[in-house]
Amino acid sequence: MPKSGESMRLFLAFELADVQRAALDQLRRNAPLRLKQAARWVPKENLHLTLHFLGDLPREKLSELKETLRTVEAGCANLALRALGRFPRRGKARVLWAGVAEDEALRDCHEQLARALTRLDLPLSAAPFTPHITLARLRPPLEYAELAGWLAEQASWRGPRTLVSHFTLFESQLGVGVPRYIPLARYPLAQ
Ligand code: 3AM
Repeated sequence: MPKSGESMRLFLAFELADVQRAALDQLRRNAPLRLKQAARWVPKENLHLTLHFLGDLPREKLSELKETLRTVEAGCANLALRALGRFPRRGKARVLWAGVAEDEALRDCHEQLARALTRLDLPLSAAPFTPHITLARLRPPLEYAELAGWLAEQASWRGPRTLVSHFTLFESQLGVGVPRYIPLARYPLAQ
């Protein structure tokens, strides 16, 4: 039985199809050796597209959050993987990601969720939404010159496209090593 006062680290995301995880895994296997070694690659099963990071939420608020998420009305979104990029956009790279083709339904879903979270007084990221799938984290950060060549080579890379029919509330459990992402609830998107 969870103790009152405990909090949960939560985020909302689109899950990927197996075919997309496999394509991203293949990209990783084809990465230059230097990058393979320098990066902490996200394991295949943890790959996802974050819609909103909610941070720590008191466990008592979980049912209210779930109830509010059930009221979100958004439509199925296209998820088409394309090209690679890095964060931050200037200076040394900390995050390597796969891009996602622009999609109105994806942006609408993000926006509807932002409204729902605001109704619950949950703080939202002030940064503009850049849909992406984090592939690897670079600690220490890597000189851009070390990955510029590979990113340029992959500019025309296109991964599988799927129609996403639900969004997922995840708990992120941090510990030693790779975080555990546990799906707590899934919410259908309208066809
Ligand atoms: O999918 P990405 O990698 O963009 O980086 C974390 C990941 O996003 C992000 O939440 C997603 C699931 O863990 N995240 C973790 N801590 C964060 C924080 N303090 C954060 N986003 C914003 N602020």
